Amino acid sequence: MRFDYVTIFPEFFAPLDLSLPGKAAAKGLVEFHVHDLRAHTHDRHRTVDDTPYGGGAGMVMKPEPWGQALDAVARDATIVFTTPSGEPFTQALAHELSTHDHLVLACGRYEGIDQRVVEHAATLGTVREVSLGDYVLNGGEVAALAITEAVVRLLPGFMGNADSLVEESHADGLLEYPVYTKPASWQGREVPEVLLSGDHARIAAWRRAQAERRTVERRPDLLPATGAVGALADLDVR
Ligand code: 6GU
Repeated sequence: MRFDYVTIFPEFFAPLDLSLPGKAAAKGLVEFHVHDLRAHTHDRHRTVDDTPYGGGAGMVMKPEPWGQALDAVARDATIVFTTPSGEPFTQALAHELSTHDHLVLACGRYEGIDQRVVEHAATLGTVREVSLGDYVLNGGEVAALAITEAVVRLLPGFMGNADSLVEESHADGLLEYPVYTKPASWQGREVPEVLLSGDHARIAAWRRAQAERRTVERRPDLLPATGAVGALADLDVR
C-alpha cells in the first residue's frame, strides 16, 4: 500500500519513520511519500492562499498549486481531504481505506481548499472528505497521521496477534472493558476478584457488563436503540 501526503508542512510527517507506521514501512508493507505543496507554486512568495470570494474571515487555499500537485501524485488513487467539514472518520472507514492500494492525503490549512480542487480530484480518482471529530484543528496534518496509523495497523501481516485486533475498542460496537495486570494488589488497590477466579464464563460476563456500563455512561450514541445490552441487568456492576 502506498500513501502520499500533500502539505505545506512536510516536517509534520517525520513521525512516519517511527513506531507503528515505521515498522510497517521497514517490513515493506507500506510506502510513504511526502510532497510540499509549495513545490507547485510559481511566484516569488510561493503563495498557496488568498482571500475568500464572498468575503469573510481567514484565507482559502488556491486551486492552482493543488491541481498541479494532485495531477502529479493522485491518478487512480483514493484521495482523502482532511477537513472538519468531512464525514466522520470511523473504524469502518479505516477498514475500507485499508483495502485500497493508493491513498493520497490532501492536508488543508487556513479556512479550507477551494472546492473546485475537490471536484477536479474526483476526475483523477475517488474522493473522500474526512473529519476526525467535532473539534477544529489548525490543519489536516495531524488528522492525516491519525488516519494513517488507524489504517496501517489493519494491514494483513502487520499485527503480530490477530486477536488483539478483534478484541479491541469498537470492534463489537462497545467501548473496551477495563484491564489489569500484576501485581494483584497495588497501593491498597485490588484487581477485581473475578479476574483472579479462573472462571472464564464469569470473566467474560463481567467484561461484557463493564463494556456495556462504560458505553452507557460515556458513549450512549453507540448503543443500539433496543436490546443487545443485557449483561448489566444480570450483574451488579454499578
Ligand atoms: Cl480532518 N482537519 C481539521 N483541520 N480539523 C479537524 C479535522 C480535520 N478533524 C477534526 N478537526
